[in-house]
Amino acid sequence: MTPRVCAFIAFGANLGDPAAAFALALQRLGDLPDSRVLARSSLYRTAPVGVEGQPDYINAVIELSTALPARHLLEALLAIEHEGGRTRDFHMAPRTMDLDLLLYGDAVIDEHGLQVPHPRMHLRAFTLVPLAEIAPEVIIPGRGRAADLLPGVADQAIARA
Ligand code: PH2
Ligand code: MG
Ligand code: MG
Repeated sequence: MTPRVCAFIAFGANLGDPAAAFALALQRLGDLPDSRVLARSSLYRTAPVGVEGQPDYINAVIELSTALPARHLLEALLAIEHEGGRTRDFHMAPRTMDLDLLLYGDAVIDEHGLQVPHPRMHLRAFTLVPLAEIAPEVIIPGRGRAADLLPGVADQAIARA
């Protein structure tokens, strides 16, 4: 049996109705087998990173207690994105729902399609700020405590939605 871990999942959307997509994501994550939503951050409005000329994103982070193996959780995230209307038109295309696995307990995983901790999470205000809101003490393996990494992203535009 897989031990129960705390996973952190990033939510992002910049198309459609992000608040409704977030509500759907919370519902579906809580309905997963052997899983429970422990916390959710506020919603934040953020400027798109890595791409120009797109609507602002709404971002948030969810803490999930789960006994699902990381690969099963990843597959569940993709299924929830699909239900949320996610299409993959081109790299960095605007999306109705993006669910990224940020942390899976203290695991370090580097497999095809599954990298934990998320390799860019410590560089982005849109993941770090909501993460530090709900779990300032959480350790990002190899990077340190979430709250301690905030000064490094202080120049990125982010506001509560
Ligand atoms: N996601 C991306 C690319 N850029 N920018 C913001 N602000 N928020 C995101 O969630 C985001 C992004 C790729 O997944
Ligand atoms: Mg993403
Ligand atoms: Mg994604």
